[in-house]
Amino acid sequence: MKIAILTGAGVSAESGLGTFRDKDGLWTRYDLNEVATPEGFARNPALVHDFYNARRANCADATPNAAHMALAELATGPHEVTLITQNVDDLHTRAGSPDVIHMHGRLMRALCAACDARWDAPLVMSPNDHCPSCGATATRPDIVWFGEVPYDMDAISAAVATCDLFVAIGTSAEVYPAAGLVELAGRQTLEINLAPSARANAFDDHRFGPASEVVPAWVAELR
Ligand code: BV8
Repeated sequence: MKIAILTGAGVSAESGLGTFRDKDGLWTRYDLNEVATPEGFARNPALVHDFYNARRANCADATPNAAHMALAELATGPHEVTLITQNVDDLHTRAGSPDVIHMHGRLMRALCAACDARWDAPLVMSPNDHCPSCGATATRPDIVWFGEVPYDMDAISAAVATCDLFVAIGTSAEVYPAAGLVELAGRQTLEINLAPSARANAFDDHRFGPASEVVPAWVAELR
């Protein structure tokens, strides 16, 4: 069976990384316009680097949870799995998932706004860093901010449109185009979340509960 999976912050919540829109979520403590838009970065690059430096440190200290491990195990079985994540943490990769599609970019990668070079980000980035390729002081986190085009949309759309089962895990379905992917799914759709998302009605089936419990149980049924 071809399975396309979209994960959001809820899959990393039990690894201690927090979410965006839950109680005490990131977007309740930071103005996303200040720290997650190109305009915010242009206005105050030091603030944006500080925001991502703190998240990069949290991510380095975090460990994959049972949901990440179960999704990695699913990829080693008989099913053809495409794992798409909105998350910028590296927990799916550290859990062993191959070929993770990071549609919103990656916290552990850096990008040069001048020459488009990408490299492994140092733990702490600053506006004074020089690009290792062109030398410009134009380095930024390799993250897709609001108003920017998500990565790999053609591959993502093709995988979702041709899969037998589309599963969204741990996402509030508030951010597009990720939240609109369920409309592309050709066959069965399943939402696994702590609570019904904004697009819950668009899914055929639902399983509610903590990802670290519900995802391993769901994967076990597919063996
Ligand atoms: C685009 C990187 C065009 C940053 C992120 C006006 C101007 C410009 C654009 C727009 C506009 N109005 C609307 C838009 C579109 C905009 C958008 O959707 N805005 C929203 C706010 C309305 N989108 C964009 O700008 C995108 N680009 O549109 O370009 C385009 C379009 C199509 C094709 C080509 C071009 C770019 C969006 C990407 C922005 N960057 N991330 C960073 O991470 O620092 S998005 C940000 O939200 C995070 O990355 C996060 O991953 C993502 C989605 O949030 P969730 O993952 O769902 O997290 P959330 O906290 O919301 O929900 C957590 C869920 O988990 C909850 O449901 C909770 O119940 C559940 N949960 C909690 N604990 C658990 C759990 N579930 C299970 N177990 C648990 N233990």
